[in-house]
Amino acid sequence: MDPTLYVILDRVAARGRDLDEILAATLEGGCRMVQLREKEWPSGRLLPLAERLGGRCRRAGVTFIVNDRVDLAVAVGADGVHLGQDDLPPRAARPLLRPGMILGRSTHTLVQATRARDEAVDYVAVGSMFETATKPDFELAGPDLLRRIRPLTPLPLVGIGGITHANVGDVIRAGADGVAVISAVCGAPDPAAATRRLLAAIREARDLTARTRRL
Ligand code: 3NM
Repeated sequence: MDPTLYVILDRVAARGRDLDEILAATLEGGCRMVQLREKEWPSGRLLPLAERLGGRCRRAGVTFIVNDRVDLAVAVGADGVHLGQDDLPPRAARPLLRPGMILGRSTHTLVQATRARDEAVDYVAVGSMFETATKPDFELAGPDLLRRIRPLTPLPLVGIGGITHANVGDVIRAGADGVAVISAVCGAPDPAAATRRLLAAIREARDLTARTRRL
């Protein structure tokens, strides 16, 4: 699992553009971890899309995660499942997963992040980093929450919410191992170029952080 740039494919955020094409473009741009997030379609309708996107990720050696739908994640042989605070709690979901499957959890407070750590999840998403139109009920946590969680766990921390190439450096410098984005890639006119630009900004922030630590 390499969460450096974790691209979430969301049909609504893609506004009619083909998720297969967005996936192909973001893989070409260098993304190594992908999530399928679908809040409206029933499972039977989603299954063929999940199979197709998951198959493409598998062939590319890229980690494929399904949002919320534990049954679908298992059915399509996904690498893991991502659970929000209103989804199944990890203790209920873990026994349903195949051994070795990745379980990620969304958190918005210090208490939720500490709980996720104690529930033995594989990565913790922390958000929202910034204001976002993609999730109207977002809870603004800011990079400061990430900074406070960082010393509490060695688990991979992924910043999410309103992240663009312009502000991704703030999230990395706060201690994130990576960032998850929806609109910065799904809504970009050129998702491959957007992916490359985000990755370049992440690398730059990481280099700066490493240099500062050495001083
Ligand atoms: N979860 P964008 S914010 C799906 O705070 C999601 O947990 C969030 O989309 C959280 O990159 C968010 O377009 C929306 O802002 C992310």
